[in-house]
Amino acid sequence: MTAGRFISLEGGEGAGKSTQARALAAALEARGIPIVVTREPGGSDGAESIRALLLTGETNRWSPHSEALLFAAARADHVERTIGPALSAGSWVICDRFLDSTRAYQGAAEGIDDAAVLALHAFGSKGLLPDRTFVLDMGPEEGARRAARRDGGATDRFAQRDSAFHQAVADAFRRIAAHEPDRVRMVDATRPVEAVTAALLDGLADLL
Ligand code: T5A
Repeated sequence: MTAGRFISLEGGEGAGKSTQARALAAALEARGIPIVVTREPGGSDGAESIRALLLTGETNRWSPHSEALLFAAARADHVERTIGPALSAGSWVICDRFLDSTRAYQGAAEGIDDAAVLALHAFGSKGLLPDRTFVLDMGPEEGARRAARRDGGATDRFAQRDSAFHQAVADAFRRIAAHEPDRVRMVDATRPVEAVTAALLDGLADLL
């Protein structure tokens, strides 16, 4: 059995990652490709337990260093128990957030050195990188509006951060895409759902 492909969707709050994970999965399944859709933080029993620690409670519940370690631990379990086995079985994996979220949130926005984030990833997850990463790009304000409409105003620890934090996250995703153009593609996420899905499929043409 041939190994599958690993795709991650990144971007700020409310950019449409979960919507596109489902839509892209449906489009690829229609082509006969076996798909596993998963998410971070979470995606395995252990990582889902860590997710609850990370997303609930006071905004400053964890220090940036503790938070980076918790995300790396959750990711290690997720890679070991869910992503790795699915890829080995020949499935394509679509992951709603992955390593680049830690680089953007804990790294750029919270001040953890990128080299330290990558070192944790090398130790915890053997440095696994997606074959393709899409950054769903839109202004943080529009993303926040979409998420607020969806959630009726309820927010998690990260959504409660100020606009400078979310702008730093958005800028970090753009920088990562500029430095790693073979792996990471920017996609304009302000368009209708179907247009964004079509752009993702275009961006996978060389892998199909
Ligand atoms: N985090 C995560 C870190 O700090 N470090 C890390 O390493 C990782 C992995 C996770 C939080 O953890 C942080 C980042 C996050 O703050 P989460 O609850 O999983 O939090 O939520 P997010 O990943 O932020 O994603 P959201 O659930 O907020 O939004 P999505 O998935 O991007 O957006 P989605 O698809 O739910 O869409 C939002 C709304 O917009 C509509 C949808 O129907 C929905 O109502 N929509 C559109 N409307 C118009 N046009 C379109 N094209 C639309 N697409 C979607």
